[in-house]
Order: sequence, then structure tokens, then C-alpha cells
Amino acid sequence: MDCIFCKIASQQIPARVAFENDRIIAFHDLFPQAPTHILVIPKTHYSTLNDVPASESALLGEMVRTAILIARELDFADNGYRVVMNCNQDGGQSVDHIHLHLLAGRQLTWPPG
Ligand code: DGP
Repeated sequence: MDCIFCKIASQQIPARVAFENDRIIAFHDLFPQAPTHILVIPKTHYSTLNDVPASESALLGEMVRTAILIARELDFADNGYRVVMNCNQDGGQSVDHIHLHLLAGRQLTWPPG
């Protein structure tokens, strides 16, 4: 499978890793949109949110829990942060392997545009 995030998960491509376990890896975004911009991904390949079966709901929960854990560990949980998942073209998804953006370190605007 020619997927850049699968290659990061299997260490074929380097990344600055913030967290890893058997199911999840989190790494710093190459093109950060905030002082802290980390991507939380499952090691299992799902192209978009639409492709995640209901039986994998716990995996989606674990991605969010991982973002909370990192926010606490990097000490921006109290100041605040944003988690975002983009889906398909109108959602602004550019990499077809689901990922949760964790953004922090500045006042984030809303709506995002
Ligand atoms: P999205 O547009 O929601 O699909 O977000 C994809 C993000 O992935 C985007 O913010 C840039 C980031 N990205 C793309 N290629 C790489 C890469 O090779 N390494 C890292 N660390 N991030 C990447």
C-alpha cells in the first residue's frame, strides 16, 4: 500500500513521534498550522472516516484519548487546544489515511474557514 502515513507508522519514513502504542502513533505535522501541531493516526489503514466500521468505534475514542494525553503531557491542556478530523475533498482531507489534528499554542480562530 502506497500510503505515506502507513510508512510513518512502520518507520519506513521518519517522523518526530510524540506517542506510540500497538494501535496508535502520533507525530508532529510537517507543515504546522500552530506552534504545536500533532497528527494522531491509527496504525491500521482506513482511508477516510467513512471507511471506519462501527466495530472500530473504540479506536476513534482512543485517538481522542491520545490527544488528551498528549495535551496533558505537553502542558497545554489547561490553556486549550483543538482536535479536527478532515474527511474527503470538501473537508480538506489531503492524506488518505485517517488522522486527528491536535493544534495548540496560539489563539485558534473559529470558524476555521
Ligand atoms: P489533511 O489535510 O487533513 O489530510 O492533513 C494532512 C496533514 O499531513 C497536513 O497537515 C500535512 C501533513 N503531512 C503530509 N505529509 C506529511 C509527512 O510526510 N510527514 C508529516 N509529519 N506530516 C505530513
